[in-house]
Amino acid sequence: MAAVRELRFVQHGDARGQLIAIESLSELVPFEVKRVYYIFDTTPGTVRGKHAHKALKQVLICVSGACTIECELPDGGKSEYRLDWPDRGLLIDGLVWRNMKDFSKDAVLLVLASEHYTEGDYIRDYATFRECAAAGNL
Ligand code: T46
Repeated sequence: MAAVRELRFVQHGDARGQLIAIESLSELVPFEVKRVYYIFDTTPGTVRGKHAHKALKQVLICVSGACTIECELPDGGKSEYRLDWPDRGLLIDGLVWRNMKDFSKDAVLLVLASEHYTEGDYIRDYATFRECAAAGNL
């Protein structure tokens, strides 16, 4: 079942600053992390994403700066999330159309993924996404 969930990581702060620890197979990251990538130095005004995944689970964290994630679920429900602090995350599980936009100049969007990179898991055409959603077979 496709889902999007906002996450809040525990910040271990003291006089020296902040530290956040993230573990695989935990309540907030309910999968084994097989891949990590990060998006940075984005062109002003750019919109990335514009695709869905068939099965991939991911956690998105803007570890520097800020960006906005737009999500559309198979039932057509739309939501928007501003990630603007490293203790905030977004779990995107399965067939969710996503756009990333409004990146600040210093934005670094870190992504933890449940699988290695497989282009075959992407649905990059919006009409195909809607067809898959309607078929309900993913
Ligand atoms: C997603 C959002 C949040 C690789 O070679 N390996 C990788 O692990 C990834 C993620 C990408 N690539 C290549 C594929 C393209 O040639 O890097 C290039 C840019 O990828 P893409 O246009 O898919 O990037 P975004 O920012 O639109 O989407 C990415 C992820 O691909 C996607 O899974 O959910 O971030």
